[in-house]
Amino acid sequence: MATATAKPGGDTIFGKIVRKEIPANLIYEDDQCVAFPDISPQAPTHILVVPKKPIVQLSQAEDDDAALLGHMLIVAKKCAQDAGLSKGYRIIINDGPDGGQSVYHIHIHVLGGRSMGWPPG
Ligand code: DGP
Repeated sequence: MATATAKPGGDTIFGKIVRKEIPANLIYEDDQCVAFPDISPQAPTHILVVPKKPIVQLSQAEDDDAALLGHMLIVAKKCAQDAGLSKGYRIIINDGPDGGQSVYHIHIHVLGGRSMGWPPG
């Protein structure tokens, strides 16, 4: 029997954005994912790439998700190009509490427009 959590996009703020239940300034959309600016930017450019499939986090992704995850990286690259990040950028996937994940619907951060430090905090 279907439950509320079985809705496409999952039951997070990103699920609501994917399902168009709340507005977001989508800068990219295709049949598999969307991209939009982060509400709390940590760099001059900070874009999130979010799949429509509600994978909770990278550590819960399955072998069958390989093509989707690869597609998300290509979309991240295109978003970085479209944002003019010609000097480079950083791609981040936070996983779980120690990884600093706060929204449990997998997403790729694209950060750019400034020089990044290493190691990350
Ligand atoms: P993470 O900590 O890796 O789970 O990243 C979640 C990011 O999502 C964080 O940088 C802030 C951003 N965020 C949270 N809520 C919203 C929202 O409603 N809209 C947008 N655009 N970004 C959000």
